[in-house]
Amino acid sequence: MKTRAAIAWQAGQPLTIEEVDLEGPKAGEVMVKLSATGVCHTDTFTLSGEDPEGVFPAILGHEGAGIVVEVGEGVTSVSVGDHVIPLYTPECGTCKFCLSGKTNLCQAIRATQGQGLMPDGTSRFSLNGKPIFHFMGTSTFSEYTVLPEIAVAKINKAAPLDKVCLLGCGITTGIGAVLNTAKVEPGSTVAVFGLGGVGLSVIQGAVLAKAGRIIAIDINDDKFEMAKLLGATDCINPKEYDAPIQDVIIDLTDGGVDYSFEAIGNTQTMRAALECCHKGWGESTIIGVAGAGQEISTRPFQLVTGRVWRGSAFGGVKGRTQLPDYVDQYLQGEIKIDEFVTHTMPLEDINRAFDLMHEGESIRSVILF
Ligand code: NAD
Ligand code: AHE
Ligand code: ZN
Ligand code: ZN
Repeated sequence: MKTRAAIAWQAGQPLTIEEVDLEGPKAGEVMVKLSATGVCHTDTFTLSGEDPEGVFPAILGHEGAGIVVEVGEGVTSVSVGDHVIPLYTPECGTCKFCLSGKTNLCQAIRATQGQGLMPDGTSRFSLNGKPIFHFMGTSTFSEYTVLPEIAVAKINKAAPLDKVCLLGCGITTGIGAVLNTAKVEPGSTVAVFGLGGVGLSVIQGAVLAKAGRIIAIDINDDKFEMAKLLGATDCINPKEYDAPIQDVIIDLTDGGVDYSFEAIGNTQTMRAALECCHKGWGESTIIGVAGAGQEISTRPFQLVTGRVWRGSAFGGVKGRTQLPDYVDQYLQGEIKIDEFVTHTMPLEDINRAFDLMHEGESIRSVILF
């Protein structure tokens, strides 16, 4: 069949909208009609050419929500008509990682997913007979997409798909990093670097964890209003200080924060986030994705003296078992999503969503199909 999709032909070039060919789901796969998709910083990152796994031409997008329209042979866990959120971190339930009880990083299909292919090593998308690569196993910048059954979470049909699509990445990632990865305790002092969709959701997570103080850091003052609305107690723009931002935070907090989160993807702020942690116990979680070849550094003494460096992917959330609860928490008013949707637009305008993110104008643009 044909589907309308935004194609990333090569790094640094705008996407173009094309009618592409889409093969139906093979065994263990499902076809989903997307209702909406968010645009995450990671989509812009991969388009920039900085992602070592970035392959072109590809259909980007990994923050979607839609409805199952066809299932392949042997699919039992979802049916036509089910509402689902595509999962770039799938959950097979049987691999060593899924069974470990220690991680959400299911590896059942990770190798082919990283190559832009379905688990059988081929692509379902093509144009004029030439394959177009999948992205993160989801390719939500397409009206229809095909996914492995283990890469969809079945959710409550009452949930508006044009909002809960943001649980497909940014919002879940921020909240989950606080609750699952760092496990912030009530009364803790928290610092969050970067106030995009992810960092603002770290604030939501910190509020849910009953943190005592939440310090929000960004170089764009326009982000502070929303940060405060969500529960930040202090907002800091590093540009307003001569001293390194870690020293500023240490002074403000009697020796440093209990937990910090980096939601930018900049190795300098990753260092600052670690070094603003309190001696003896402070823990820093890296969420931001840094470009190919970049490395983090700090004095080992920072770790010797008790600070801990961690990382978090998709907030440590196991998508098939835990994401439906996130959707229900949104429906019950416990998780905020609506406030994050600053712009909506049709697929034809998707390049504008990329521009708005680069310009710091949007939190999330949602593409409506
Ligand atoms: P975004 O672009 O919306 O937000 C980034 C924010 O960082 C912006 O507000 C920007 O002003 C701020 N910023 C930039 N440079 C800064 C600096 N030097 N100091 C302080 N603030 C600075 O991005 P997003 O969608 O919120 O994603 C944030 C990061 O998280 C990206 O690197 C993205 O790739 C990554 N990410 C990771 C995961 C994961 O599972 N680990 C999931 C989603 C996104
Ligand atoms: N492909 C890149 C890394 C990209 C990356 O870290 N992706 C995050 C999700 S970002 C969502 O917006 C992730 O989940 N990583 C775990 C994984 O297995 O990819 C690279 O550096 O190669
Ligand atoms: Zn993302
Ligand atoms: Zn698994």
